Amino acid sequence: MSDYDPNNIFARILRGELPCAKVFEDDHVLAFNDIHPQAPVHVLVIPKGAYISLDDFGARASDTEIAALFRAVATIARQLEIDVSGYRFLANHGTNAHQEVPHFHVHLFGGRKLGPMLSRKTTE
Ligand code: DGP
Repeated sequence: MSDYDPNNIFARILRGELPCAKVFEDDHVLAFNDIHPQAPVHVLVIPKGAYISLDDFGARASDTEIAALFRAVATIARQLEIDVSGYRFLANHGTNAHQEVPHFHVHLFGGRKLGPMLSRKTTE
């Protein structure tokens, strides 16, 4: 696995070098609105630790960090009142999933009917 890039966009947001529209923060997690929202609710939930992707997070993060991320997602969904209407929780890992930012993040989508889980498009 390649090394974590400390100058990726989300690392810079975590250091306060770039702004974000914060929706949640605790000791282990920061969540903020996606800059290109694809639904009325589109929040990015990221660990504060330096993890490249879900693969890296799953391998190296502590149980506390992993639990904190899952709890944060559920808390944010309730906070944004999409827990009853429903939401989607998605993480892109690597090239085939089109991961753009090499700091592990999950997308939280809601606020409208989200349609089928995957696009029918299989190539770019
Ligand atoms: P992914 O393809 O899973 O790596 O998604 C990266 C997401 O990050 C994408 O939906 C756009 C979002 N994004 C990229 N740069 C910024 C930024 O500077 N600020 C915020 N809030 N979101 C960003």
